[in-house]
This record gives sequence, structure tokens and C-alpha cells, in this order.
Amino acid sequence: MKKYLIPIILLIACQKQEVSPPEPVYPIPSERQLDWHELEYYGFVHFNMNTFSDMEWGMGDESPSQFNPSQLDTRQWARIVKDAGMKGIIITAKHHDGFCLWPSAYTEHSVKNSPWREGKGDLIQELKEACDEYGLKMGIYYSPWDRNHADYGTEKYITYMRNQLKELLSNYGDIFEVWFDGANGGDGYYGGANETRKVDKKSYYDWENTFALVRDLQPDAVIFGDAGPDVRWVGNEQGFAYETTWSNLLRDSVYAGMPEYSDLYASGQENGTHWVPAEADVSIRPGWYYHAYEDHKVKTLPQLLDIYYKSIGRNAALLINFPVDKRGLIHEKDEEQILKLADKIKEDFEVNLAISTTVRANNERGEEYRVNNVLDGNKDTYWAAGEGAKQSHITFEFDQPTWVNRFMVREYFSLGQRIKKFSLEVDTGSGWTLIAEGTTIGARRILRFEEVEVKKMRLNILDSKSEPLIMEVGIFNAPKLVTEPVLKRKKSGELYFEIPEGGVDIFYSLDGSTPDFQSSIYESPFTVDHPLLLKTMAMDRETGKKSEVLSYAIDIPKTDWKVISQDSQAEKAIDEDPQTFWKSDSNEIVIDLADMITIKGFTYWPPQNRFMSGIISNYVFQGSKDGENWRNLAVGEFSNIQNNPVSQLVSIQPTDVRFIKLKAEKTLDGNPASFAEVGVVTD
Ligand code: FUL
Ligand code: CA
Repeated sequence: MKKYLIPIILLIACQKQEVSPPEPVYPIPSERQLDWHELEYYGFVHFNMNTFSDMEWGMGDESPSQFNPSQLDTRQWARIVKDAGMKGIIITAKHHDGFCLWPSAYTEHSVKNSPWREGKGDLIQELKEACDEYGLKMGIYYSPWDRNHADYGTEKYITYMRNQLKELLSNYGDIFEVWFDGANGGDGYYGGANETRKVDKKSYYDWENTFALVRDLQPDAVIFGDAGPDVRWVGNEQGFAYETTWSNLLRDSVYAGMPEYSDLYASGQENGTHWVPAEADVSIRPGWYYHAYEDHKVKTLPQLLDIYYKSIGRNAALLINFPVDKRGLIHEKDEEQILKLADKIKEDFEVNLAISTTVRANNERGEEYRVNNVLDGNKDTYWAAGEGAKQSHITFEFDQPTWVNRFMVREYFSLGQRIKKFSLEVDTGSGWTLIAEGTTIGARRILRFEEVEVKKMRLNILDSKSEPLIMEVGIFNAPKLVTEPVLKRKKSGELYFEIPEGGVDIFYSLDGSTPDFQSSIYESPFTVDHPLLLKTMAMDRETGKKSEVLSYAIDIPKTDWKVISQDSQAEKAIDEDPQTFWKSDSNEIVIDLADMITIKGFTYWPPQNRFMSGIISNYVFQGSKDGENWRNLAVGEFSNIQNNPVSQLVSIQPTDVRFIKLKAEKTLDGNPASFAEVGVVTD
């Protein structure tokens, strides 16, 4: 009996009506772009002269002798990137300051004249070896703008740039992406000229021939630039794509570094002529390069997770940067955070609940394009809605009511990005309700919504360029993100908590004890009028998962405090928000505490914005009973405030005062003193 089975199946298959595949909707991705789409998530490393000059954009006059990492270990980078679930590393081979991480034959401004490995080192080679060992791909960032090179701005420099690209693209094996930065033209060292050089960004680099060179040497590499040609910039450095993100781009209207790019082109266009998908780039710290003063500003898990959902979940690839430090290592704090993200992503997408549903579509093109293809985990099979269909829907029916909070859907984009409008509905047992609406889907779209118990879910394609094609669908119930609650305060003294995701409970204690689920549950803002230590944690009561416990020293409220100043901005120094600050032209702040108070110290928050100005390094702190006669209560310096610009606390002998004055004797950059927040200690 058994041996007849195969011929019979073949017979049935042959008798089946042959259905032709859907026609492509142009533009469509090239082979090299299809390979690139597989990566989705990879790492950036900014490590170069700026690491040692503590700058973001070096001038080009730095000396190679400054480049000297003490423990450089590209295998450490590769291990972390691999553990983070990323597929490759792009390295800043040459940044705007012109220093080269490989011993280029065409310049003296490179590692070969540095003390690192006694001038024998080649960082690109070391990285390549580490990538090979860890199964990662390597990409090259190359800044066209070069503030070191004497010829920058002339024809000769283009030859130099191409010679360097030849080195980078011939000597280090396969390169998966060549990253051309759009920032260029401006002042610089330029071999000693120290002047401003502007270039015509459209024509100066003769991109056509430079791209041809890349194609010739690395035919499989994608080329990144504002205008592609293969992969485009997402238009911001925060790492997010847009609710509407097309892989199609009006490429011929765009050139690298054009000022209106972010506003007009970054999200792609429905009628874009070329396939140039978006890559979202973001640094794990505020800066692209390492600065010790940003050690406390490494992005937190909720921030990183949000970036993940807003890039990969919105039809873009995600490129996260590690500012490798002066040792030549990814900093411990950066490692810790990126691994937290990796764990959380794994957890969120662990179980695809869609697999166990019964899936139906209102229509399908034919047997080969049946709707079960969206659940087979095979990226070569897909559901096609049928000739002429621009609207249609897929229904997922669960055996039993199931809690869900994520919906992931992918178009079969090899035949073009098509879908223009969709919605998601759930049936909880009492009919359909809309829970999300959207525009583009593309390579991957992930929707996050409040957890809901459903019997059925329905994806409605409401508008599409042509017959919609869906490659994959996932339905998940991501565990709640149980991160520490953040305590905030209003000027009125009211305390309130912020947590990134709803659905967890916040517990707190006001007596110094460690909170547990029997402690007070936070419901609404509350006031405390005396100093105390507040401890708090978040907990998901369903799973019992707890966050870390955080402690906050609460002091008296600033309700009736006033800054004595004509400047309306002055209140920002006592609004309980360290993100707002007041720049005082007189280099001091005088505060009326409204009552006579016994103080035991004071606190100072320096400004928290990216390029902080007016941070006080040396201070005089004074008190007064009448606002006329002042007495010095403390004089000193805020040590290490440059590297760690967090709240500074200075204790004093208990003193009765009604007025306090904090004066800057010196600020780090010589600019007028800035006060993000000033407070007193009374306990
Ligand atoms: C920008 C550069 O100017 C930054 O320094 C950094 O390299 C970032 C990735 O691209 O255009
Ligand atoms: Ca403030």
C-alpha cells in the first residue's frame, strides 16, 4: 500500500490548477538588500581619536601620539554584540577628524604613528578577526569629510578617499555595509590651513564613481547614505522610525547631507522610485564617542526597549552604537544595559501564540498562497489575497480565551511594499472591537497594546497598492516590564511615580523598611512635609516579578520658596525638575525659604542637557536670617562633577536661616553658572 502513496500525491499535485505568482509592485529590493534585510539588528562602534581627545568632532589637528588604548580587545566587543543578539559591527575606520584605525599607505595620520602596539597595530584587522571568530559581519564607517587632510575640498582629495576605500574594501575580507556619513564641510585643520572649507555636497564626491568602486570591490555590500543608494538614514539620531515608513524613496531627489532630508524624505515615500530601506541609528549614551561624564547616562532598559519597538517594529533596521572607552573596551554599564535588552526581547517574543490558532482568510490566490503560510516560519512562503484584492482580512481563532498584547506582521516585501492602511480587531466574546490602526507594514511591523483576553483577532488590510502579500504573523503576550518606579516631585511638594508600562503595582514605604506586597500601593500623588527615606519597588502581582528597590531621600517641600531675581526663568532652579535649569548671569542664586529653617546642608544639580554649560566647580554657600547679612556656611569644590554631573550634596553645621545663597566661584567652562535644582538638607 505504502509504495503507491507517492505517485498518487504527485498525481494530485499535477492535476492542481497552476496559479501564477503575483506580479511585483516596483520598486523591489535587490539581492544584496534582501540579504541585508535578514540582519535587522547590528552594532556600531565609535572608537577613534575622539575617544582620547574627549570630543565628538575632532578638528583634525590632533596628534597620533594621543591614540593609545591600554587594553584594546575587539573580542570583548564581538562577544557583547553577539550576546546582545546582533548580527554585525560597523566600525568608525575614519571619522571627521581624519585619523585612520588602519595603517593606510596614503597618510601619516593613522595608528601607524601612534604608541598603540608600537605603531604596528591594525584595528580593522583585529576587529575582522574577532568578528570571524564570533560569526559576525563587519561593516565600515568612512567619513567623507576629513578635517585633517590638506587637500580636502580639491579634486586630489577624492583620489585619496578612493585609495583609502580600496584599502579598506580589499584587505579585510567581506564587508557587509559601507557607511558614508552625510555630515561634511566646515572649519578644520586641513593640514595647517585652519580655515573653513565648504564643498558642494551634491557634486564634490562624484558619488557615482565612488559607488562603482565599492560595487567592484565588495559586490555584496550595501551602501548606506542619506540617499542610499541601498540603505538610507532614518533622519534622526534617536533610533526611531515612523508610524508610516516606506522602504521606497524618491532617491533621485535626495543627496547626502541635504538640510531638508529629515523633514521631507526620512520616512520614505509611497511613490518612491527606488528600494532604499531605513536604518535607525542611535547611541547607547547621549554621545557617539565615550565621555566619562556620560557614565550615568547609559540608556535604561525601558528606553532601549522603546527604541527597539520603534525601529525594528516600524520597518527599519536598528544600529545601536557603543562608545568604546579609552581602555578600548565596551564599558561595563553599556554591556549590562544591552544584555538586559537582549533578555527582554527574547522574553517578549518567546512564544508565538498565533501558531496554535486556526487561521482563515476571506480569500486567497490559490493553494500555494494559502493563509497558513503566515504561520509556517518560512520566509519564502506567503499568503496572497488574490487577484484584484486591495482589501481583505485574516482571522486568528484561539481554542480558548487567550491574553495577548503584541501583534507582529511582515509583508512578503521581495515583491514590493504594498500595504497602505490596516487595522487590528479583537473579539473578546462580545463582538469585534478595534484596538489598533496603522498605515505601512513593510519588512516588519510590531504593534504594542494593553493586554486583552481574546477569542479571535482579525487583521484587516484596508488599502494596498495591489494584492496584499503577508509572509509572517506573530501574536505574543509579552511579560510586563517590571522596572523600578521613578519618583518625581512637583514644586507644590506632591510626590508621584512614573513607570514605563502600565499593569504593574507600585509599592512604597516611608519608614525606611524594604517594601513588599504588604506595603502601601501607590494610587495617586501624595504629599510629605518632613524629611524621610522613601523606598519603592514595582511588582507584577500575577507573576510575582519584582523590580529592584530604589531609595529616595525626601526633604521638606519647596512649596513657598522663591528665587530672588527679576528673571522669569529663575524658578526653574527650584521646580523639582533637574531637567530644567536657570542660567544666572550674576553667577549666583538667592532663595527665600519662606520660613526660618534649621538646615544641615544643601544640594546642587548641575544642568542635565547634552552639552552642559555653566556647571559649577567651585562654590561658596551662604545663609542669612534677613536677606541682608550673609554668613559663609561652606566653601569648596564639587570634585569630579565633570565626569559625573549628578546631584551634589554638601553637609554643614546645623544653622538657622531664612535665605540661602549659592555662588559660583568658578564654572567648568567659564560660562555663567547654571542651576538645574537647588535644595536644602534638614534631616
Ligand atoms: C553623524 C556624525 O556627525 C556623528 O559624529 C556620528 O558619527 C553619527 C553616527 O553620524 O552624522
Ligand atoms: Ca529645575
